[in-house]
Amino acid sequence: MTLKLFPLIAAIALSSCGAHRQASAETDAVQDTTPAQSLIALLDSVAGCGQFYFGHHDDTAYGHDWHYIDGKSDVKDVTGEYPGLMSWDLGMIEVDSSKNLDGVPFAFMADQIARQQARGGINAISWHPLNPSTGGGSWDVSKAPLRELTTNKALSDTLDVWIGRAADFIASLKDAQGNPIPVIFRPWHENSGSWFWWGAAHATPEQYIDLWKRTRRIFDEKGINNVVWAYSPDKDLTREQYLATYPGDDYVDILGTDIYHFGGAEGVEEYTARIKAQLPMVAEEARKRGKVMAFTETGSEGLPMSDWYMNVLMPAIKDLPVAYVCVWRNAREQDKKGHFYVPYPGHPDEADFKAFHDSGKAIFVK
Ligand code: BMA
Repeated sequence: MTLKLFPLIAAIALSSCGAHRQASAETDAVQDTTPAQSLIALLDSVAGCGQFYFGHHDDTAYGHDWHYIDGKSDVKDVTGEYPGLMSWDLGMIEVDSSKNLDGVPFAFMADQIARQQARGGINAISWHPLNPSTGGGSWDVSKAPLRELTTNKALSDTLDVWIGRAADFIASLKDAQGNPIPVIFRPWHENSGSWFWWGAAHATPEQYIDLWKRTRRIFDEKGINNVVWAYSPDKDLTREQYLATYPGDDYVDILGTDIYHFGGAEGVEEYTARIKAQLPMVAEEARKRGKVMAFTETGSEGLPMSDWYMNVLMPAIKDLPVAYVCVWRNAREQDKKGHFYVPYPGHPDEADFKAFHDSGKAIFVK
């Protein structure tokens, strides 16, 4: 759905820069507004006010040196607030596992999503499903299931069941009053690269777009109305390349991009250039189509710089209409060494991240 179709909602949402939850509550009161439409209006209003939600993956599940401590968050420990957006991943839900690929129990995730919604934040969900042709992980590209879907009925049926399980989890997300919680769903991400089985070298653009249509059909047949759909290819794309696998305006609400910073101080120029080369183009496409734009994944692994947030990320995005910027997870040091994207207490980037929080541009929640 585009905001063009809902001028009343957009007008209400835009009327209150700096009071986004209020705007959201008001939009919910508008008759016939689905949870997804309310979230789209909220995202649009934030970008229109020159702000963005700051997002962090698995924020309250674990951090640099802890896991599963009620209410704990590395972001909160440094800034005093939770990230405005929390990101979660459904990998392994497709095989009915009780925990995702990083060990996060789905029951815990559902509860955290409700708590984040209750504190005025929002949630985004990605999905790293297994390869249905091999049973290996998302990164197992030894077989290309998307090339076989039209000729292999068993494979096609398996994929439908898997998508159905993801849909059922998302449909089950409810607040304390039993209302569906709107979430951003960002399936089949980074498809312009070839590291996932749904990536560029493993499917034609048509086969990739068909995967989106299949996904939407399964969600729509279940009557799910709490999903805001995000498309998020990777870096170094021309407009033509970005649009070659775009599923279409009827299937997508958020035009996203994933770009990471590699190489610390020496990599700043390359990272900044990549953002400049792609995000303004995506912003233009989003505006033309009446869509929201977001920086769906980014970060500098291990934060080798002590001023990454204010001197690298902020200048690169501050003039772009991004509704949210999401950095990846703070893995526990003992699980995956040096794999973190926000500073924890005592890290040299702490003061800089606090300044980012205090800037008034990035949205955090209490
Ligand atoms: C990757 C890494 C992996 C993780 C995956 C899904 O970028 O963080 O360790 O399993 O995302 O969360």
